[in-house]
Amino acid sequence: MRVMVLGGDGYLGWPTAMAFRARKHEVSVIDNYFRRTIAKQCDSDALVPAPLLPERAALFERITGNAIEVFVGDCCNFDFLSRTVEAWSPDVVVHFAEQPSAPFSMAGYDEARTTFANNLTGTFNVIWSVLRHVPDCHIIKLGTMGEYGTPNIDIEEGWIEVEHKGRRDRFLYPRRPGSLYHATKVLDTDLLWFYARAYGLRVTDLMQGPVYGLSTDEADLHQHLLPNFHYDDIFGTVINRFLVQAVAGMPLTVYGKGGQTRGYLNIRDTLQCIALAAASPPPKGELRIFNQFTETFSINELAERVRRVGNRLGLKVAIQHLDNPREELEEHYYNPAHRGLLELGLEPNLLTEEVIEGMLTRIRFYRDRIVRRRIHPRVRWRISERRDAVDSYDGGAVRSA
Ligand code: USQ
Repeated sequence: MRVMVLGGDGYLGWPTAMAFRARKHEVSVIDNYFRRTIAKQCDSDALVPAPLLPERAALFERITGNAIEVFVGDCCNFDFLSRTVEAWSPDVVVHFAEQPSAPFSMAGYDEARTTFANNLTGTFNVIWSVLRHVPDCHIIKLGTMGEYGTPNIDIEEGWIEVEHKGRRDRFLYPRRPGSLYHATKVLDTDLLWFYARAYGLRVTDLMQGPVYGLSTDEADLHQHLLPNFHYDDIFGTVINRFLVQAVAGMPLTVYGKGGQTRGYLNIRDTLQCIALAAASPPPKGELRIFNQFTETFSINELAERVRRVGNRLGLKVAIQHLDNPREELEEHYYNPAHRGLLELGLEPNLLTEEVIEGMLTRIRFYRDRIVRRRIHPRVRWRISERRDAVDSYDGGAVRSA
């Protein structure tokens, strides 16, 4: 296959590109370093320094003999994206090229507008580049489990049969995003569904939960091939943050009561899921949706696991409940289906004590690079606080950094 990875510089994009190339597919990556730029504006930096794409691709080629083609440019620029898709003619486009942080999207007007414009325009341009030049191409889009929110009923895999006044039909499962970032993913899904129906687009939308980890077969070849692993309040996901906090000797930052439950997966399983989706594309005109996670945990369970393993390694890990900066349910029902990827052959890498120990050991190696001021949450979007402080609720916290 010819696989084009959009957002190929990101935490998941770069490992995905290497994994496809290692399996002898032709691979190109597109990125304009947008996430690096906004991360710098927010005083965020990856735990392990990651060279820019041309350097990483050259290193990967030196070690494995496999070349990855690099295009530096913006997916929001339709001329650039359309020309690149036309020239490279992919069979599969994996679309990661979005602003990925919920807190960033809630920091203020500028961050919200940037998230909205970048995510929606990017997806729109991907759709039109594919329609114009490679209409049979399979678009694999990274959605999020956060599109569904935490409803008080079972979450189905993308779709739900509704019976209303004696008649039945199939609809997208109702969505209830908890941040503007998550809302842009809902809108992406609707756009893709419209273009699948109206223009015969072939799409897989992966509703992914929070990802953890920094080890993949290819990333382990050299430290400069590791993913952009963030641990700060804006770009770090919760398990990665807890691991770094444990190593730094800081209490684990449980937001609120800690009963928030999500579906998690190892970065190795992200790569598996995307490979499985690519290997069996849906027919033209179909929007196929998979819920992409392997196991569910509450925040309290995660903190407890990290504490147990950390203490066994002599780290003295404490847990601290902070006022929750987010508007979200802290105790709720959560029972999402996730059959589709298992049926395609996913073999989960679960969050065992050995896996946690492996990650802590790896992170300890970079202990001196941990910047403690990057840990505490800066963006607050509780409704009660917004009512009290509407004027101050405009991005100052992240932009002043
Ligand atoms: N949380 C804490 N303490 C922390 C950080 C987070 O208790 O220090 C809690 C949050 O309140 C939330 C949960 O952990 O309830 C998950 O937060 P997160 O920051 O790991 O994940 P989130 O902001 O939801 O976003 C991440 C990725 C996003 C992806 C999403 C999947 O950044 O790209 O789409 O996970 S999901 O959460 O299923 O929507």
